[in-house]
Amino acid sequence: MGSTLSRRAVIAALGGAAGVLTLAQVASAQTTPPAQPSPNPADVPEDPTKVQGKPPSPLGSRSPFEGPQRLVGGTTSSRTPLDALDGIITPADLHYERHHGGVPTIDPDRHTLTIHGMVERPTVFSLADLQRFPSVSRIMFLECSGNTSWAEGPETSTAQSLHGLTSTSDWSGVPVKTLLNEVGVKSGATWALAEGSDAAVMTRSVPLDKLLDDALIAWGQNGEALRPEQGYPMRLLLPGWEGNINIKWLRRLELGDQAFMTREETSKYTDPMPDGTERQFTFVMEAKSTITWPTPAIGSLPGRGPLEIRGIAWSGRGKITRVEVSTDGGQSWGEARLEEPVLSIAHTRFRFPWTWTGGQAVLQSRAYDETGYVQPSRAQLVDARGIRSIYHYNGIQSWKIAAEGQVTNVYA
Ligand SMILES: Nc1nc2c(c(=O)[nH]1)N[C@H]1C(S)=C(S)[C@@H](COP(=O)(O)O)O[C@H]1N2
Ligand SMILES: [Mo]
Repeated sequence: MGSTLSRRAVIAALGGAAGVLTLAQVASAQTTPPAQPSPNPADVPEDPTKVQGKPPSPLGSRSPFEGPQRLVGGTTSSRTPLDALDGIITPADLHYERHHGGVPTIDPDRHTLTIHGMVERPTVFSLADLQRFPSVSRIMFLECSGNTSWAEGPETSTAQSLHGLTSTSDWSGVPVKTLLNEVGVKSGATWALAEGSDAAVMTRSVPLDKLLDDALIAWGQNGEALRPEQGYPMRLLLPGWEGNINIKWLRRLELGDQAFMTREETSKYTDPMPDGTERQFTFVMEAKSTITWPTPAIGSLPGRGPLEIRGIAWSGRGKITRVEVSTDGGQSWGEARLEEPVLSIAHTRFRFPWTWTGGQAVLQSRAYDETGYVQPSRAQLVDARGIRSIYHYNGIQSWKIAAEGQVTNVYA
């Protein structure tokens, strides 16, 4: 209700919903309305040049006119407000959350990481020990394998409610291969068990090849310590692989010579195939994209005239090479502009200028990655995988624009 009112206020200020907008007006109208604006009118001067502003503060805060929020779904997850964000970095306090036993409170001075099993020198590392090794930072997306339901969502679904279990951060930490060098991997080792120290004691089997390739143990997120929700004080990061295997609050890596067959890779996170078998270990998240403006989050377009369609694309296999946008439900496609930096295994921002002349439209985006993979249509995906599937949905998303400008989620 609040956002509907403020949107109307924006439209009224621009001189009516049916009016044709100038580019400058479009830019201001595209600022997503605050989720819960709470400025005290007494604090908002008529003319800000006539009163002394606020002094500096030890910790910043958002404008009282802005209120982006995660969408909390039950007790186990919350979703990033993709519709309200621009660029590629997710503010740390808006990173999606998924936890199976709640967010633990961990004293970093008492937390340790034990590496044992098929290694020459079993070792217990403190956080301070890890931070003595040469470290790296990498901007990378994470996506829950359960992001985007295979079942159809309501017309009011947004990029946040459908696709908000993905976020991008700048992660800092130590390459796992550095630590494995330190402890000495015994010949014959092929897998490791990664274990978290939350109430779920989540465990997953990770192929040794991945750990020796680009895996990280991260302690930093967007320049500061990890958020508790993201695994404070340390988590495993496996670039491009399904969210679930990126074990948070990591306390143990045990090397072995076969997969450990934990609950999260047998009863959960497997993919039914049309021939009746189940596929295990679907690690890589395939290329996907979504338009993040306009979406049903804004209700209706601000008016006829020029505007910019914006979105994000990402692939667990590497760089996004191309995004196409359709405004006619996939009959014709135009090339979107990819905003630099275009990083491997990170959200990539795309922009596509469009003039809405009134009338119906169906907006879609289609991502390509550097392996030549093309994001499938919903029909192609359902055909190949079967509608019984739960995880790893990456079909093309459709937002419908009604003749009067209302934006809804449709399955075109
Ligand atoms: N220890 C532990 N690690 C975990 C989980 C968990 O519940 N416990 N959830 C997993 C799942 S299902 C996902 S999608 C990602 C979510 O990471 P995020 O909350 O930082 O976004 O963490 C994974 N790692
Ligand atoms: Mo997940």
